[in-house]
Amino acid sequence: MQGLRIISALLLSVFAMPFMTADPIGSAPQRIETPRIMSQFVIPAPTEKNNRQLDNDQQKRLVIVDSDLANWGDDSMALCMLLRSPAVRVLGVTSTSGNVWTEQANVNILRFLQVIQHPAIAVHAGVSSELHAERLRYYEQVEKGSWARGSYAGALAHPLPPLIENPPGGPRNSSGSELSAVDFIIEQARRYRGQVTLLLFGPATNLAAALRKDPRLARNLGQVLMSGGALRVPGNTTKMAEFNFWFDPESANAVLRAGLPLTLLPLDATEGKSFDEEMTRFFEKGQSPIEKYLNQYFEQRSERRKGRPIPIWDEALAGVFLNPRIILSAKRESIRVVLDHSPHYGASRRSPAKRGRLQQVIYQVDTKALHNTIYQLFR
Ligand SMILES: [Ca+2]
Repeated sequence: MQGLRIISALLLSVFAMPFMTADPIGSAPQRIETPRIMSQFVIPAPTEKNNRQLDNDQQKRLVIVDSDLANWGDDSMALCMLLRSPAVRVLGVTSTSGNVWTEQANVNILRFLQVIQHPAIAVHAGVSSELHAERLRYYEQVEKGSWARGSYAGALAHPLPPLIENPPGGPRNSSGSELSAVDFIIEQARRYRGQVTLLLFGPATNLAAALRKDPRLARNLGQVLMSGGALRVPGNTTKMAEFNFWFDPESANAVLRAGLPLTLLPLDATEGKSFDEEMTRFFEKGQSPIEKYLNQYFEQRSERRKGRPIPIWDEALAGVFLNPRIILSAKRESIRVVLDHSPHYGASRRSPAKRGRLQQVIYQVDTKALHNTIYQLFR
């Protein structure tokens, strides 16, 4: 009885929270390369057909989004862009630990999809936050003490949530399916062999676990687009490491070494990039639930940023997928993540290329073209 009461109280408190908040700080100096228009790129360029309303679902590009969605975070806007595109079918959203613990991210995603009135999108719970227990210990015992005040640690700044095996009110997945994020990714990649794009908006925990479980997954996935790493610019969590890689360095490294058709969008591409004034006011007159959400999104973020520009992160990854023409500079490189327990833990490094382990690394995106891609979606 006592146990049930505790579980009910916990669930109530979780649902009573609108979303957990997070606003990573990125303050590294901007470095700009000479722009070079990409003529060849692994992501298929959109065709005229893609820009029209596609009635036939079979013609749409299939995506799964893996997200650590927090309140008014970049993940939510990036998801809005994908859901708005007539050329894209979102097969499902999977939750992962990062800005918040998976369990919270899952609740946030379900709630967000209700708010923007896309409740039919399947949501699948990611690998339990318990898996990060050792990572959390290292942060608390070693890293935290050496940190500057105000450094952003996302979910690692909070204790692990209590285990809820069978939450009252049924499964946590909106589809009513008990399928975990890992099994969902494996199953969909197998069903639509070579056609599914997985977009990683957070740490790579779920994909790494899925690759361990199904060795054929690397061949079944069409492509993976990943937000993470900092190569020529400093990190945004430690001086060395970018947040998504720092949070789960082992998973990021496993994904980079798996021989996947992978495109990486490191901090280099988004450093110093922000939405302009026109964009922050663009949704003011919007009538649809998604536009109303985005209007509030810019209001909330502007308020929280206290006049500082609103940075672009995961929106750029969604933009790259929707319109690869926004890429100004990219290179094929072999990237690894530092796994030694040192001040460099989670940092990304270029390593000598090995066959089959090269990634497409995006170094610069065209902010104006990204803005235009968004305007087109909501025209
Ligand atoms: Ca994210």
